[in-house]
Amino acid sequence: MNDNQKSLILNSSSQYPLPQGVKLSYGTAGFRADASILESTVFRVGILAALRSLKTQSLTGLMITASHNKVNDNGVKIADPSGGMLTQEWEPFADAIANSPTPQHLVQLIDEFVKKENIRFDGVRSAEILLGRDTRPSGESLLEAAKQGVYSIVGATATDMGILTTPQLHWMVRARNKGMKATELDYFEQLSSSFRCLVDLTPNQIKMNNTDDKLVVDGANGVGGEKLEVLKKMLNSMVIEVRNSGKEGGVLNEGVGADYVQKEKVVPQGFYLKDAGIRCASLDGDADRLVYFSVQSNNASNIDLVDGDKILSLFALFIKEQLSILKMEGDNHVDENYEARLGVVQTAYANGASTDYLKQLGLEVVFTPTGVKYLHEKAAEYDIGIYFEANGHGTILFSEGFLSWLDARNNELSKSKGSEQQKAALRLLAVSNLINQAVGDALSGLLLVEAILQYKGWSIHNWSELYHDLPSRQLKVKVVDRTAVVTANAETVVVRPPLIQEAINVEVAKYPRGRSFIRPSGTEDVIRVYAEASIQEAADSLANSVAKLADQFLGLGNSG
Ligand code: G16
Repeated sequence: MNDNQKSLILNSSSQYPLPQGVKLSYGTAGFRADASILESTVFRVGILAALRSLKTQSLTGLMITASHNKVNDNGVKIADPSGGMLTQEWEPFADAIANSPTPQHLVQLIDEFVKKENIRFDGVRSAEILLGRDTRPSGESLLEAAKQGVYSIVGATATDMGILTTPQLHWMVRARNKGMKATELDYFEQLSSSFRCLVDLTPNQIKMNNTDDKLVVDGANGVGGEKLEVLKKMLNSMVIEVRNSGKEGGVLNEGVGADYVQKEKVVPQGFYLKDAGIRCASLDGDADRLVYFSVQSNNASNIDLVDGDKILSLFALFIKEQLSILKMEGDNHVDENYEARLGVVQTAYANGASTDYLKQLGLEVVFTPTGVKYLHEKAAEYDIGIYFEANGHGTILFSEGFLSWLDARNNELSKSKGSEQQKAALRLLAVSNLINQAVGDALSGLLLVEAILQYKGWSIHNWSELYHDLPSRQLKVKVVDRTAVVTANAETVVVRPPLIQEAINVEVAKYPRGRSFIRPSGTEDVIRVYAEASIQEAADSLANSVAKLADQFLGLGNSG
């Protein structure tokens, strides 16, 4: 870096001093903390986004959100040029600059990194960053800090895309780097046109029989409800009612939203007994998670949850069906022997019954630690990789090779226009356009669920009956230092502190179909506990015993 660049960073960073005692780490989804301490972090991530853009000579994104966390929190993360999460190789540098104590030290760290990564400031392209934020009140001033961070790199430009869902920003970054149009309207047009295309390929008799067509969506009082209202106007075939859009005065993520519904397994605010049987969905605060549910007819607070595992199962079933229709008849098609590798990716939170179901379908199921960055990377190894976390975060990835094959196959099949095989090819192409391949996206996921339910003529009940979840329970435990927990084997085994895993094993062995694990949260200062067993009482009791162990081994000693 030349002296001019160094003094630019030095001067601007002195406007954003690191608050005393703050230590942050680029966790499961970027930096998250109470919004009041985040300005310096966001400023520095602005610099990081610009350096990443220079290094890759591509556009990058910066999103200000704390997703499912409480409204006073906020956070920041980077969208890499692919539209995915920041490359994991840069996370240690992100941690280092976020925690750098002085402007002088910060400049020194950046200078060393620039040399190590051979980042050129005289490349063909200057740094270019798209900025987005969710609806949190703290978002506006943090966005200003991000801009100042970006502008600390000579020649860098930042474009404020306004209030967006997190997946919209990731989609825009991916689209722009592929040379496509990438405004918010382009996003809505791509989703709505590919949805209409899929619905038009629904067999007519199924369309006519499908009367269960109202969908009620809980917007978590976040950004998703408002965006869904826009999208809704472009879909003439669907009846969608949005509640908890944030305009009714409710608080973001408080008693509402996908995280609350999935973890607590109760109805969100604004839903009542009179909604029993209706197909309902919940988004989280920045609309990157989606779960479905229906209110039980005998109890206004109980729900039948249709979580990320079941969304994954529905998608996998549909894609597998379309692939087998495509292969039905042997004719002289393009590379007849092309075997598309279809794989599904889950985490330890996946309900054991879902994994059994997917394996029965004959699918390859693999596991990674929690965090879309891990699942996404794994899913990208397949021609069609479907990943979902039980919490409703996931998507489908199509390889370039498979999509070119599918295009060629579709061209050939167009000679027999209207054949079942051609329809299957067109459906898969429409799915690849509808689903947000940059990152899990509640809005695009919701439209795909709706199109598949219409195609199959299924109610939410039919879908929920694909398999029966094993009863499960999730708890969180406040501990002294959550980083003291180190896990292995996709978070199923604790390797540190010693002896706790043996104690968990003893508890698990007491319950038929018992399974339990603990892991440090990447977004909150807690240890998470998951347990499942053959009956609910057993899952609850196992979760409680393991939470006590976590408290004894690591905690504040509250368990007595
Ligand atoms: C983020 C990640 C998700 C992950 C979740 C886990 O979700 O994007 O992939 O499942 O954190 O959180 P924790 O580590 O606290 O259990 P989100 O929706 O908050 O961005």
